[in-house]
This record gives sequence, structure tokens and C-alpha cells, in this order.
Amino acid sequence: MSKCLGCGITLQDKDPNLVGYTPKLDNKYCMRCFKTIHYNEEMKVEIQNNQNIINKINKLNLFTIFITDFLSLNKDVIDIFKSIKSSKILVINKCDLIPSNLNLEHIKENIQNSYNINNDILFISAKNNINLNNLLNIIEINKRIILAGETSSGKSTLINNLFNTSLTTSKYNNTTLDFIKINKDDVIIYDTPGLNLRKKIEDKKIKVVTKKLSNDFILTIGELKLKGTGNITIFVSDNISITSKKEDIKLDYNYVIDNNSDVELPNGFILVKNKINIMTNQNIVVRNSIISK
Ligand SMILES: Nc1nc2c(ncn2[C@@H]2O[C@H](COP(=O)(O)OP(=O)(O)OP(=O)(O)O)[C@@H](O)[C@H]2O)c(=O)[nH]1
Ligand SMILES: [Mg+2]
Repeated sequence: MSKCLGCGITLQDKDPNLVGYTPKLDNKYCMRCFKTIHYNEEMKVEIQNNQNIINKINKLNLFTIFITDFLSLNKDVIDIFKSIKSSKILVINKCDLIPSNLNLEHIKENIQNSYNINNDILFISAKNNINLNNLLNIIEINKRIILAGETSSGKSTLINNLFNTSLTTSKYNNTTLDFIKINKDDVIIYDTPGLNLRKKIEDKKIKVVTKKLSNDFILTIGELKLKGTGNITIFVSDNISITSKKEDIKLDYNYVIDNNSDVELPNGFILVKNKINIMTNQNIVVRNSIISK
């Protein structure tokens, strides 16, 4: 049975409604990849179970490059990173989007402290070829590698750039459907299906917005509603809407947030430099700030 070169799924010519369909079994790509590559069309598939993917990664037990990006980094992502048993490195991709006034070395130390991890962290841009030589050195040393991480974090883009492969990449979620073993000279690298932790949206730009909170107006950032006192700076994907208006709703959760903290958001975070009091419509997770001094 041959596999699609783009997403790793086993090819089949029986059912156009199932994954892996191609009208001719000697085609190299499935219909879904063909449509993604040529028409940038989204064809949704059933989402795979994260734990199954993690179990398979742990069973292979190879050096793991775990990819995330600056806005996606949160406790859920780090918990999954920690659950990978082999030697590993945390790679923060899409560093081309990080505001240039932020110090990456400083952020790296803060991430290690905030999340209590002692693994190495590397900032790269798979798309813009930033810092890829350092990653290549790590790959050369370890030789047998798994690339894992959230969907749309840029795993397949990275492999294509490093090894001149033609894996399917797209702005949509769940592009890669199965483990894909790539052999290049003396290196073996596995691309893997992305993990699904929340709806990942396309990150074109990071929006940085400073707001003065008030008890009279409700600030809405994506699905989070809050009011309170003090100043905050919001770092989110520019697709996330931020509005402030009078609203007659009850906010049930009360928080005092300390100096130099971040409130995690699904696609970003809120920087709190000086202590604030807020009320919110949902539970929030707070960490020691990864960018504050
Ligand atoms: N700005 C920016 N975008 C990137 C970078 N790397 C990848 N992308 C974009 O991120 C999106 C997802 O890339 P993929 O390589 O398909 O991501 P993936 O991790 O393989 O996704 P799955 O196969 O769904 O797990 C695409 O739109 C890429 O162009 C980067 O370094 N910077
Ligand atoms: Mg992929």
C-alpha cells in the first residue's frame, strides 16, 4: 500500500469521502493534499486523539524536537512537552513574528523558570530560515529525530526547508495525517500529525495593545471578558478581536494578579507589569511573565 507524499495517509481509490482518496493509485498525493496544494482549499478531517499521537511518539523513543510558537506557548502545551519521555528540545517557531524589541535570550530563561523546565529552547523561523543552522547541528548530532507539536506550528514547513522535501503545508489545521519517515543521508526524521489543544488560527502578525482597565466597561479579548483596575498589555494574533464597551453581564471569577505576570490566552497572553484586580467570565491561567524583567 503506498502512502501520500504530502500527508502520510495510505492511498485508496475506493471512497472519495474518506481520507487517502485518489482516483489513481499510482498518484503520489491524495486528493486532499492535491486540493490544498493547488487550490488552497480546506478539507476538514476527523481530529485524531492527542494521547494516541503522544503514545506513538513515546513508543518510537527518539530525540524529539517539540515545536510551538510564541503565542501558543501555554501550560497545556508545556504539559504535553513534559509528557514526552525521550531527550527533547523546545523549539519556538515563527520568531519572525515576535516584536523586535523583545530579548529572545531573556524570554528563553523566563520560559524555563516560569514552567520549571530545564530543556534547551531554540527560537527559529522555519519560513524565513532564521537559526536553522543551530537546529541542523542538533539534528546531525542525534541522527534519529521526531518532530512533534501542535497543529499548524510549522513542523512540515521546517522539514521541507531543511531537507528539500515536498510535504504538504497549509494555513489550515491538521494537514499532516500520519507519521512520515524521511531518510536524508544518515539522518532519519519523522514528521507527525499535529496535536489539537484548541482552535489554532492563522498567525499573520502579533498585535500588541495596551489598555487601561475600568469597572465600567467590559473588555473582550476573543472569548475572555474582563473588567477591573490597572493597566495591561495584550499580545495576541491579529485575528483576535479586542473590544471595550458597556455590557450588562455578571463576571463570576475574581483574581488579583501580581506584578510581572502573564495571563495565558488561547492565542496569546496578557502582560501584567503592575498588580491588578480583575473579574472575568472564565477561569484563567497565570504564569510568571515570560517577557517582563
Ligand atoms: N510566520 C511564520 N509562519 C510559519 C512559519 N513556519 C510555518 N509557518 C506557517 O504556519 C502554517 C502551518 O504550517 P505547517 O508546516 O503546515 O504546520 P504543521 O505543524 O506541519 O501542521 P499540521 O500538519 O497540521 O500538524 C503555514 O501557513 C506556514 O506557512 C514561520 O516560521 N513563520
Ligand atoms: Mg504538517
